[in-house]
Amino acid sequence: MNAIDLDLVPALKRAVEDDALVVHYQPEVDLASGGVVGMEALLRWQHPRRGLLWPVDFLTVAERAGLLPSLGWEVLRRGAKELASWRSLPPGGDGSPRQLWVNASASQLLQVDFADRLAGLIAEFDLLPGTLGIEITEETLATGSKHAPALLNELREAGVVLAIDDFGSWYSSLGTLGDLPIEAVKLDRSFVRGVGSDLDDDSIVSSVIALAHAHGIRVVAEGVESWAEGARLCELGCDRALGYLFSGPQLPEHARMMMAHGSGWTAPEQRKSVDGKLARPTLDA
Ligand code: G
Ligand code: MN
Repeated sequence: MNAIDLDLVPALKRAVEDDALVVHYQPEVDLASGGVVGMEALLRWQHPRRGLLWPVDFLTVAERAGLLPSLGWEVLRRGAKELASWRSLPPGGDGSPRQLWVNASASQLLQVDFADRLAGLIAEFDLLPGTLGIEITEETLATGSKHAPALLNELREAGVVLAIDDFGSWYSSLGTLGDLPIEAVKLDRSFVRGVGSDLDDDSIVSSVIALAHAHGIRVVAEGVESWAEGARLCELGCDRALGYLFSGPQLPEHARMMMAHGSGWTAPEQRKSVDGKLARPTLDA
């Protein structure tokens, strides 16, 4: 650990106690309707001197100091409370209740009472079934023990829905997709960058979508930044997406506003102009 890292450990411990950790919410957009169907919860740390820090700035330190489970728990508790408040919003997107997706680290998954605590949260905040989602990276799943499928089943039984995060960034076999009790895969943004321009990326995304759909699994694209990427993903049948094209992570009150008003996205097939050419969109969000 270098000097800065050591300096961060006590500060991080204090931050957990002093409410200096903040959760931002990034909209997940239904590509067919443009509705905001959910959010991904993302942790930030308001450091007294260094400003707003992103997980990449402090997660390694948190992990070494054994703080990851308590940080993860903070995000879950705050997120669950926020999710409960969304019930009063008008329905949007595809009409299903809004979901909140929270990233879980390997160390959290290893906690023996993780599933019980999730069930406790769902009961405490009276969360609607299927609305609290847990994202587990493909790497965590692939490098985890052979007990991973059993663990996923335990989490499902606790009442949460599951997604594989950063899908395609690791080397797990596509063939195992149908064996996992998951609701969605989140396509790694490295593939999203190549849709419509890189033949390999385009084919990979298209195959993942076909395979996922064959198993009733939804496909969510991460890190969509350009209209061309969004349009191509729509063409390929991708269900949902997140990214700066729609919105970066937002403060809770802004996130609620976006859920009420939609993302401003319109699917390309609804944009055909009179002469049959695609009209370039304006995002009005
Ligand atoms: O892998 P995961 O989905 O947990 O990553 C989320 C991270 O990606 C967040 O820190 C978020 O701020 C960042 N992010 C969100 N949208 C975009 C995007 O469109 N482009 C890039 N490069 N990063 C994004
Ligand atoms: Mn994620």
